[in-house]
Amino acid sequence: MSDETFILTALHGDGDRKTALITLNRPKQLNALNDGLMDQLGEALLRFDADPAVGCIVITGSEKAFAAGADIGVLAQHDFISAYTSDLITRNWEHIRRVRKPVIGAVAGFALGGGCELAMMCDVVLAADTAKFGQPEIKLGIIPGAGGTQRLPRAIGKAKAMDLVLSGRMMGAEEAERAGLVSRIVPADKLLDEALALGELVCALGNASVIAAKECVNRAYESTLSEGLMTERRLFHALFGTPDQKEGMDAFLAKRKPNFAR
Ligand code: DAK
Repeated sequence: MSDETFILTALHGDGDRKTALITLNRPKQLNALNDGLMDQLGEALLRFDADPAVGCIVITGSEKAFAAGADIGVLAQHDFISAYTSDLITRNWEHIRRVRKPVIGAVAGFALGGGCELAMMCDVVLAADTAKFGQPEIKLGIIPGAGGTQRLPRAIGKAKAMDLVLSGRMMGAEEAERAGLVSRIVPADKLLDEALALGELVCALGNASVIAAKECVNRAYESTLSEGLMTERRLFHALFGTPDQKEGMDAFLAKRKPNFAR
């Protein structure tokens, strides 16, 4: 692992459980995603996921770039044999898929190539009005390699995904919101506050129901409707075995705020 620090981390919030903030930190390179950064990001994600004091994770970049993609200087050094045999940059791109707590992407500026793919791996994407999304790999003589050709059509439909992947053009925050790539747009200077406020909301909820909700929504992407409905039903019933279900419903009926256990 590199000695350089490519990410910054901090905990936010007043409650028992905190929101972990991970800031991608190679601003001069527009947060181009190299191995060191992806190693550190993966390590932080898994560490926060395992930490009971953390309820939610926010990933953000700089004002100018969430991330402008994988580091082209590194990609340029490879040929087919070295890319294939070294499993070029695949090994540390999948950590985020193992995270069970919600991950919020707070995107300002460029989210291109691997940066757009990283945003799509987040559970919720908040976009600053400055955000620009795109898969420009075609302009480098390659194609997206971290899920862009798969997650983009699922998120925004085949027609628009083809348009973006084949042209390499960028789309702004409004188009991204209309297309369903981001959940909402916020003013750039409010992006972090909004992401942390959402994190705080999630942290105050029951941990088991939050994890179950994320698992169920993700099943919708990876299974048939019948299988997804079955997963939902199983987890729905299982949650009736948690103290949080008792607390949530008792609190509603008593007209008080719930106090969920960790
Ligand atoms: N890699 C390396 N350096 C980059 C970079 C990148 N992706 N993007 C920007 N930079 C560097 C620039 O070289 C420049 O460095 P200096 O010249 O100052 O040393 C600095 O950041 C500032 O960039 P610009 O001077 O270009 O700034 P502009 O505002 O003029 O332009 C831009 C911003 C974002 C439009 C432009 O920088 C740009 O087009 N960047 C490249 C965007 C791109 O093509 N991204 C896709 C890369 S390919 C996989 C996982 C991931 C991937 C594939 C497989 N597996 C798990 C298998 C991902 C692949 C990619 O992302």
